[in-house]
Amino acid sequence: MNTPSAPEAVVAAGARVATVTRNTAETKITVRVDLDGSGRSKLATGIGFFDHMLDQIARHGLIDLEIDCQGDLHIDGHHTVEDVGITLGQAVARAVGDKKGIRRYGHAYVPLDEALSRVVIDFSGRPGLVMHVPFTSGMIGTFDSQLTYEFFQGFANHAFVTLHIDNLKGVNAHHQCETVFKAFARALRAALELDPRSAGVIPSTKGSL
Ligand SMILES: [Mn+2]
Repeated sequence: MNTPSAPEAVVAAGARVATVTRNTAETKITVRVDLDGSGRSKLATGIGFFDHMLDQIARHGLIDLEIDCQGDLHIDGHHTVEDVGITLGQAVARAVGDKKGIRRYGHAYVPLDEALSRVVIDFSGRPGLVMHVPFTSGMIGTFDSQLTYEFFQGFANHAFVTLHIDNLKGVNAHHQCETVFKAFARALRAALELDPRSAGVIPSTKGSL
């Protein structure tokens, strides 16, 4: 594990937009997010199935998402997937700012044929991941299904969210994984949505999140 360079971040005033660049000896990543986007994406991680999953986050989260990753895929996909999760988490944390007016909690159930997953998210300020996804296959294309956990751990740690992920049913591993990412996207969208009844208010009795 190399010590990453300090991530460069750019946040546009007023807009929930952020760009983060994170470079290590293992991966060189730039992530740009617009939390109030329309679901457009431009993704290049070098792992086809992973790009397909990140596309679900954009489309179903209504987040405009650009991710470019030059990773050490000659080893395997581990650093690429984990570090994209970290950098996406950093970008979302910066774009959401002080969390004023957001709904804070979000949850979603998403089916795909025989598969069904549930994701619950809390922009709590406390990183946490509880994940139960019994994948029926190790590899999905060139994507190692075990890396799903690494992605969400990286995201939770750096977006400072509590994340509960459960695959409730599923036979096909592509379906299992896709329902997890789609449910994550829908839960994210719900939590980040601005609540007009709570405009300008931080949704915590502590007064900060
Ligand atoms: Mn698919």
